[in-house]
Amino acid sequence: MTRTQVGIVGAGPAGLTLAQLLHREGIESVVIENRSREYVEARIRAGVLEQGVVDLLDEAGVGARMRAEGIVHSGIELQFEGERHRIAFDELTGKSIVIYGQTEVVKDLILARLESGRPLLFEVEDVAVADLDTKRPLLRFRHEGAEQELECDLVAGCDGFHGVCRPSIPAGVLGEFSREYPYGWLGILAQVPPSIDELVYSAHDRGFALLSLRTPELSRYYVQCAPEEDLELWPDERIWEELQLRVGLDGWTLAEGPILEKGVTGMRSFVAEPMQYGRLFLAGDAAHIVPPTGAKGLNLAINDVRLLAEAIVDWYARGDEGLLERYSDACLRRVWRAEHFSWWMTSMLHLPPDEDPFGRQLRLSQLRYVTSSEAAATSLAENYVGLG
Ligand code: RFL
Ligand code: PHB
Repeated sequence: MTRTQVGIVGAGPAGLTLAQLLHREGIESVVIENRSREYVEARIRAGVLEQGVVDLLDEAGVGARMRAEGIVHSGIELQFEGERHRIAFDELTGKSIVIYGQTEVVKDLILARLESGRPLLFEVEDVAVADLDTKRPLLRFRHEGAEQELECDLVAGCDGFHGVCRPSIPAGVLGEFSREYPYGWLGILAQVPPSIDELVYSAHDRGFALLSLRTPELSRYYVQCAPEEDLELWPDERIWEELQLRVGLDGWTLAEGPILEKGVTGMRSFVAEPMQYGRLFLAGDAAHIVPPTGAKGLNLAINDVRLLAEAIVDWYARGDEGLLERYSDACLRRVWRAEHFSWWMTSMLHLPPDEDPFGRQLRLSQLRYVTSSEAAATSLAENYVGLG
C-alpha cells in the first residue's frame, strides 16, 4: 500500500492541470491514466481557449509555448443566407480567445509534470475507487503487471465522460440531466493553410459547417452529419464538396489539401449533480458534457480544477472544509450557463432532420437578430469568451 495526498484519475486537461496547480502549492498527487502517453497527446479535440483559461495556464507555469504559438482571435463569423456577419469580441466585451489545440495543452502539461518529478502513470489497468465515504479513499489499479493500492486524502475524478469515478458513486446520490441531439460532427484536420482569418460558423440548408484551425499550416474543419455517421460514406472528395457547398460564398472558395485525420463525434449535453461524493470530487467531462458548438468543454474542465485546487489548498492550509463543501455549487453555476449557451448555439446553427418551416424561420430570425442587435451580439460574445 502506498500513500499520497490527492489521487487523480485521468490525464486529460482536467487531471493534468489539477496536478500542476497542486504541485505549485507543494501538494503531492499521483496521476493515473489508462491510455498511453502517445495516445493522450495525439487525441484531437478542442481548439479554443478562453482568456481566463489562458491566464490560468500562464500562472500555472505552462503557458510559454501557448503564448508563442497560440493565435489570438478577436471575433468569429456567423454565416447564413449567403453572407458572413462578424461578432467582434474585443469591441463588445474587451476580451478575446486563443486558438491552441488541446493536444498542445496536454503535451505542455505532461512535460511540466515530468519536470516536477511527481508520479504520472500511463497505461494503468482495472482502475477502481473505493472507501469514498471514509477519510482514506483508495485507488486500486494494475501498473506494469503489479496490483497497486494507493491510499489518498482525496480523490479527483478527472476521467472523462466514460470514466470509472462517476459510476462508482452509489445509486441515488447523483441527479443526472441529459439531452441527446440528432447531430454529429465529422471533423477533419487538413494540411492546408486556413482559408479564413477567424472561425466561421455556417448555418446552411444542407446542414451546419465550421471552419477552424490549429496553426498557420493546419486547418480544422467540421460538417454536421448523423450522430453515428459511417465514416466509410465520406471519402475525402465528398467532405470537401460538402464543405464547399456549406461555407462557399460568391467569389470565395475554400482551399483544399491532404486530410491527415478524420472522425465523427455525436453530440450530447449532460450534467451530474452534485460533483462530489464523500472524498471524491468530479471535474471536467466526468461531471458534465456540452455539445462542441460553444467551444466550452475544455474551458469548463479547467475552470473546475481551478476551483478544486483552491479548495484543496485551503483545506490543507487551514483545515477548513468550507471551500470543498462549496466546490460543486460554485462549479455548477458556470456549468449550467455553459450548458445553456452550448444548447442555444447548437439549436440556432444546426439543421434538425425533421425541421418544419416554422422552425426554420425561428432559427433564421434568431441569426438575423444576433448579427444585427448589439445587445444580442454582446450576449453571444460574453458567453463565448467566458463569463468571469
Ligand atoms: P478528457 O480529456 O476526456 O480526459 C479524461 C482522461 O481520463 C482517462 N480515463 C481514465 N484514466 C484512468 N482510468 C480510467 N478508468 C479512465 N477512463 C478514462 C482518459 O483516457 C482521458 O485521458 O476529460 P477532461 O480532462 O475533463 O477534458 C475535457 C475536454 O477534453 C473536453 O471537454 C473538450 O475536448 C471538449 N471540446 C471542446 N472544448 C472546448 O473548450 N473548446 C473546443 O473548441 C472544443 N471542441 C471538444 C471540441 C470535443 C470534441 N470531441 C471530440 C468530443 C471538439 C470536439 C470534436
Ligand atoms: C476546434 O477548433 O476544434 C473547434 C473550434 C470551435 C468549436 C469547436 C471546435 O466550437
